[in-house]
Amino acid sequence: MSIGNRKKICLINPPTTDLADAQMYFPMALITLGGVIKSLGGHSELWDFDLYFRKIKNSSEKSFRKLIQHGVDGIGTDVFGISSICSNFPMALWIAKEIKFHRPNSMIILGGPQPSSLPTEILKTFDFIDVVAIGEGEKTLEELFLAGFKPEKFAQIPGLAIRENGEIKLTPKRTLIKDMDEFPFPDYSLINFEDYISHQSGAYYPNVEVGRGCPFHCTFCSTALMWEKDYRVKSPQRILAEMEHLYNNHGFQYFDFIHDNFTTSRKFVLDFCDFMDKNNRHQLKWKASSRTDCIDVKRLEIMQRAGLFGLFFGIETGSERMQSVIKKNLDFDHFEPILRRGNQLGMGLTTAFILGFPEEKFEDLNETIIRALHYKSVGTQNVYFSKLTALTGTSIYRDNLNKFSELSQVSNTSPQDYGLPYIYALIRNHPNLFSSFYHVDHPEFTADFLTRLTEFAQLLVSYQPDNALMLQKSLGLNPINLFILWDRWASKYQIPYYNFRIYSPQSFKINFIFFINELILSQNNQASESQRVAV
Ligand code: B12
Ligand code: SF4
Repeated sequence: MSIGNRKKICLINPPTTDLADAQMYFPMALITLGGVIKSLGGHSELWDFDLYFRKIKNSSEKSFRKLIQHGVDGIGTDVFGISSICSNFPMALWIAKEIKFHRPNSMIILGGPQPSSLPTEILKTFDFIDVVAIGEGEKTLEELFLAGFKPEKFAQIPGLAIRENGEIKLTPKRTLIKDMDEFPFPDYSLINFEDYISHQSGAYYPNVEVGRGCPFHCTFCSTALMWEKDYRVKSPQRILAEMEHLYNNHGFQYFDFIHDNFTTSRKFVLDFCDFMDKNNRHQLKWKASSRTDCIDVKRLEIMQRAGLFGLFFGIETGSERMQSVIKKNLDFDHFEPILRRGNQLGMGLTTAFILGFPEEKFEDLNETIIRALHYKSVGTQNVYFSKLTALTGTSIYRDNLNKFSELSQVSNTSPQDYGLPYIYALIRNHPNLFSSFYHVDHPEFTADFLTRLTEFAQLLVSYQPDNALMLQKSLGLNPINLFILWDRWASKYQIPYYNFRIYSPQSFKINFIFFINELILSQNNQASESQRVAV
């Protein structure tokens, strides 16, 4: 293979979020890798299809093809690095195939969490992918760059899946860098923040990656595959320097930290807060993710004084039994005062839940929605629900291997198909590679039931928590019973509440009031009927 310009790489983010999503994210992985290339004296160009697809109104296959052909013709390199997570994986492959079609001599490197979990399968199945970069990418890309992206040198570079003499081989494992301060600064010159802000509804908080790795082992989570349960953080000095860079050059004051579990180390958090108290002269604010048992009220208050304005907690299930089944093992009593204090301090707290674990019973689903309603009722800003996804490489995935058959209908995990027949065929022909697009088999609940329940729970908890609690108290309706009655009512009036793309919260608020009125009326009629019978 002859590679033209070996000093330049085209970095590609496939479309990742749903076009209806309010939030925009710039591709942190690619900005980070661009920083590496820059530090070596090379050049990168970034194609962010998540952004392009919002810009071009025409989403036909022809227009995508034209976009790629035009890009490939003008790029001035044959090296393409594509980053992929589960939701954009089919589109990542489609883009790769198109590039290869227009430029058969190109070198296509695929990296990110999804390819890292399936390196051999990818090379076996897709001949237009040349190399898979597995796991942490900075050092791997550095060595690929220094090797001039010459395939004959790849066998010596750790962290790759390659083809050699017609065979697929894994090079030695890439070890994680111990000190994350060694990484060059992300190359923000690759993006134009205005582009992201203009497609965002509401405030825009740019990401700052502050560290990697979480030592816990929840059955549905894929973080361990990438970061090997090795909790690492950048130094407080480095984190503040990255924030200040964005403040000085782009005027941002609020930041969204990327770390799976920022508060894992008590010592680090206290050191970081102490450093911020003394050095954060521009009063920059930040939000982060935490496990509920890696924080306490005192630490929360300290973090708030150091600039914390929001915290994300993955609760996953409101059932104690299920907490242990999914190996999350959170203690709800420990969390209660933390949540209440955070809400009292006016912080934007988020709690997130998952519905559809195979071991879940009606009772567990009820307990989850009841807990979510409770969290909302004590003032929690956001309460989110997702339907379970089997992420490749997780234990839930392994348990369900070869059992993926029914496509998940409406799931925020798999929004991108753009009507391309190739994408549909890919997902249908390789269920184990595209597991996040499938329903996780459940002995009692169908995909349709769980999809509808998830959408209903989201709407109910976000927009009608008081009425839900009132109905529970006055009519003794638990959330699942309420859902069953609502679903029947919504079917009668053909209300598509389970499709978030066409059904608005405003419609739900109105419909739910009509529903309650009819419900109470029918209960009263039933009551007077039984009185008549009794008389
Ligand atoms: C920010 C984020 C998002 C953002 C933006 C997504 C994006 N563009 O990355 C949003 C909010 C949109 C998002 C959404 C989702 N996310 Co998310 N998200 C993250 C998060 C927290 C940070 C991503 C990040 O920037 N990391 C920092 C960068 C530097 O790391 P990285 O991306 O892994 O890149 C490194 C390597 O992978 C490698 N690399 C990456 N690309 C390439 C390319 C080349 C050429 C090379 C050489 C190397 C390389 O080098 C990089 C540097 O070391 C991660 C968790 C995490 N800590 O990483 C989850 C994560 C990516 N998300 C995940 C999931 C499941 C989702 C959702 C499906 C959740 C859901 N149920 O809705 C949705 C899907 C999207 C949608 N439909 O909206 C999973 C993905 C698992 C998988 N197998 O793909 C992760 C890993 C979380 C987890 N542990 O389970 N997410
Ligand atoms: S605590 Fe969070 S980040 Fe850590 S393994 Fe569990 S779900 Fe993943």
